[in-house]
This record gives sequence, structure tokens and C-alpha cells, in this order.
Amino acid sequence: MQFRVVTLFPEMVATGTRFGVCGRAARRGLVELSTVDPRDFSVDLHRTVDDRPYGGGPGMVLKVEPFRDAIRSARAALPENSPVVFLTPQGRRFDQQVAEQFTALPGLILVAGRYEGFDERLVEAEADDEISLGDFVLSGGEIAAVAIIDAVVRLLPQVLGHAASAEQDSFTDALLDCPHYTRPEAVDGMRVPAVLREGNHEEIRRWRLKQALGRTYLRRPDLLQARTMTEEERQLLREYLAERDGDAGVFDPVRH
Ligand code: 9D3
Repeated sequence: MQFRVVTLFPEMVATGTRFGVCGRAARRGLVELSTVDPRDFSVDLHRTVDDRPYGGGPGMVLKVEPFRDAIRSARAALPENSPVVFLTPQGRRFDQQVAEQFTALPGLILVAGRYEGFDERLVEAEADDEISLGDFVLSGGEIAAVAIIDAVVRLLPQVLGHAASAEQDSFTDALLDCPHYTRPEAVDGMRVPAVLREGNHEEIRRWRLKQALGRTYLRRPDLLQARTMTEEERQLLREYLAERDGDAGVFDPVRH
């Protein structure tokens, strides 16, 4: 799969995709990651890419022509059916389902903005899709582009090993993860739960599912509502709530 990011800060994207799963996939040739800088398509002496907003107000707006021409060069270089996705706070929300859908594409052109954003005529003329990471303010689209590339690349066949692919299915399970522990058995007086040390695999499975259900209920009730629980799960959640000594307290700003 090919990714090309249209960005005024190509080094942010190059550096952000150089490490871990993403970097390895690129070095193995499983994905191609590249950038194109609209400044290189600006024709005036100062290589201008932004200008003051019509109607007044603070900040600068990204000009149509340099972005349009950078996007066209990306379209020409990538396979047909590679959509142009603008990264903006006005876009639809990115999630695991969108990431999975993107894995089916031969290529993806991500357009990162800066300042107050794009001239709307650029979006109308060139955008196939508009994506946001959520309701918080970034300074530009580059970090969003890196996040999306990372989420998509790790889903591609060949990129992660067999064990990890099996684990990925569990996000479709739509529960938060259970707690994890490693050695030593005791640190600063805090001990690993006995059930995890005793090696009864059925008990371990039930404990992990119970923790996942309990944490999801307390921290992300929206995830539980989007999901039907089995009778075993209902029982485990009842047990969790009966036994709980305040896991959610970590997230409860008014606990006493
Ligand atoms: C503070 C400026 N805002 C005025 C209401 C508008 C605004 C313009 C440009 C807010 C953010 C940005 C830059 N953001 C992105 O390019 C961006 C983004 C984000 O800020 N949050 C979540 N997802 C994304 S994707 C791209």
C-alpha cells in the first residue's frame, strides 16, 4: 500500500513514521511512505502558501493553487482509486472501522493543513473524504496523518506476526483491555494477582474477561451499550462490581 502526505512539514511525517511497526514495514517494502510539499508548487518569489482570510479575522488561510497542484502530483504518482483524504477538525471521526476500510485501498493521499485551515474551494474541488481524530485542537494535520498511517499499516497482512493479528480481532470485541503484569512478583509492596501466578488457564481467562468488562463498564459505558453481553459476561460483571475496591477511582475526580 502507498501513502503520500501533502504537508508543509514533511520532516514531521517522515520522522513520525520511521519507528517501530511503521518503519519496519516501510523498510521491508510492504508499504511506501512519501510526502509532497505544496511550497514546492508555489510559483512566486517568496513561495507563498497562505494568505489573509476574506472577511477578516485572525490567522492565515492556505491557498488553493499550491495545495491543488501538490495534490494533483500525488494523484498522478499513486494508483487510481487512491482517495484524497483531508485531515480537518470538521471531518468524520477516525476509528478502528475506518482504519480497517482504508486497508483495502491501493493507496491513500492524506492532506495536512496548518494555520486556520484550507480555502474551502480546495476542499470542494479535491477532497474525497474529510477525517478528524476527535474533539481536541491540534496545530495541524501532520500528527493526525502519522496516527492514521500507523493504525492502517499495522492492520496490513504481513506487517504483524500471527499472534498479533489474532489479538487485533479482540478490538472488534469492543472491550477495554484487562490489566497486565510482569516480573517481579512484588514491587514497592504491590503484588501480582494470585490467579495469574497459579496457572489455571480457565480461571485466568475468566479473570481477564471480568477485568475487561468491569473497566469498560466504569470507564467506557458507551462501548458496553454498543454490544450484547453473554450470560457469562453478565455474571462476571456482577462479580466485578460486587468485589470492586475502586479501580475507577483513578478516573473519578471527586472521589473522597
Ligand atoms: C483554534 C483554531 N480553531 C478555531 C475554532 C480552528 C482550527 C483550525 C485548524 C483548529 C485546529 C486546526 C488544526 N487541526 C488540524 O489540522 C486537525 C485536527 C485537529 O485539530 N483535531 C483533531 N483532528 C484533526 S485532523 C486535523
